[in-house]
Amino acid sequence: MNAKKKKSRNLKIFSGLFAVLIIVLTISYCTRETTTPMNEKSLIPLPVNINPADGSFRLKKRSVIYVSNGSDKAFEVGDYLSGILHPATGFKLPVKATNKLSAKGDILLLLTHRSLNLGDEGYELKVTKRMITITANEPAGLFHGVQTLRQLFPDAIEKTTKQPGPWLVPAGTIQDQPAYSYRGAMLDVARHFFTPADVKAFIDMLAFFKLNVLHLHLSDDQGWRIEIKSWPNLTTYGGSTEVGGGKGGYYTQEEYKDLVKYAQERFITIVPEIDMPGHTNAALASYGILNCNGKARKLYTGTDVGFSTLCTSKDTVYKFIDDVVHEIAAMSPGPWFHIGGDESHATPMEDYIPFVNRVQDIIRWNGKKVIGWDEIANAELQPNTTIQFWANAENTQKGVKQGAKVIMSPANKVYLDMKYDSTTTLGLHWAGYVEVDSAYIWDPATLVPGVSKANILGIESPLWTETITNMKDLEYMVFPRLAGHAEIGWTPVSERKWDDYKVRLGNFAGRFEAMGINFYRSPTVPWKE
Ligand code: TNX
Repeated sequence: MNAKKKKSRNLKIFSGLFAVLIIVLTISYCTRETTTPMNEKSLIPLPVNINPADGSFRLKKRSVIYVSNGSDKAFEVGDYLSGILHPATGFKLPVKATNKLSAKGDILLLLTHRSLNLGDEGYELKVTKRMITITANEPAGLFHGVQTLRQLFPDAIEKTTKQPGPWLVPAGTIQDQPAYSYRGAMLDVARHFFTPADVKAFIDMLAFFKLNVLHLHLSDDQGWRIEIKSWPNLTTYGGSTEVGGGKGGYYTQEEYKDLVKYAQERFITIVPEIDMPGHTNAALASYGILNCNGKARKLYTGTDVGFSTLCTSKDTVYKFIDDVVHEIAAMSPGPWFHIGGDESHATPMEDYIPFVNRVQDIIRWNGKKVIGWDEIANAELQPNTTIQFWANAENTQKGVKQGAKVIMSPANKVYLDMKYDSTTTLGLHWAGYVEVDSAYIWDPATLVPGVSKANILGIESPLWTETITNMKDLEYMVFPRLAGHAEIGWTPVSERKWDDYKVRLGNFAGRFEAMGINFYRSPTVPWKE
């Protein structure tokens, strides 16, 4: 080869290499691993402490979820996380028990057994380029940390089919724990029945926002929804219809136990409610003996309230209540049983008070603590009885004076069946219109004079279903208001600002869409498309 040829060959090789270099640089520039910094991510509920760092973690096909010092429950959280991340990433993400504390490209869930100052539900989430670590005292804390991690991934993580990625999480550290220990939602399955699959979907939505209670309103005038083996007509007849005359439905005990388990796996306690002595037409229609005149009433499919009452002077009625409570309590690992007690306009006060007193004994004998709507504060409350404020401040103050704790459910702030504004076609408006801003801008600890944070167990958002018949309508009334309530229950009041929240919520549009949630696009929120 002569010198000239050699030179031109070298030039060719050089320019070839140069071209390759340019291509590599362009590709790596285009797929640059950048993501929104941790403190600019839209997280709901807002964590107590966020410290961003440079760079990001990238979840890979080969990543593993390690559970360290784990109980079975911690391992289940690992499985849950793997299940959440799998559909959109397509990654297998196996879950393994380990004792090592560092693993490149992996996620580590670590139980510290009470060495963190973060209570039973708090967690620390640390993201570096190398790995992600969630540390907590209890499995519940790991679970809440997992929900935060989920929100740090791109919105597409919520999709149920494989998406392109990349799956980046911004680096930094979050320390977090809830302001209130009781953070709930209520679903009225009596006015319209919702199937076990519907209830599970609802439970998943609650878990996403770190709620830990699902209160099920299991009986009302229009239907009885839980199988009671010793009183079978309650469901076969009393569960056979609903508002508007539809076919109703009920949960068998097996289905109910399965719901309890499903909720438990998501660190959600189900609070069963059997409303009494009013709101009982379905029971009164199923068994004549529960009526003072001994005659069964007709089934009811309208939406009036306050016309029915158990016969409070009959011993059979208390036997009935004991049987019902006994069977439900046996399926309920949670500490509470909700006895309703609201709007008993057909029960004279002189009958109502001894009734509530006696029913509290029945609940206690069955090993549960009583929750009742605020009216029960007119009776003599036993220690450990909790009242649920919904409308009457005076009742609530009476309850607090008796030493009761309070669950805050002010209808004009948290009733998810209230219309947003005059144009909302679903819902009711007896407590006023509840726009998304108004649902957010309030503080449980200053709403009722004489009821302060020390008296309050937490907050709960009820969805009454007189006008709600399906999941799409349910979602429309629940979202986005419930997200704001979740933040009120979790984030310290000093950190909650509507102007900041509404921007984070606006940024949630894409995530709600990825989740397939039919939410209300409130004009009070700057939705980001
Ligand atoms: C009041 S809130 C009720 C329910 C209705 C609801 C409709 C409460 C304890 N009782 O029976 O479904 O209003 O918003």
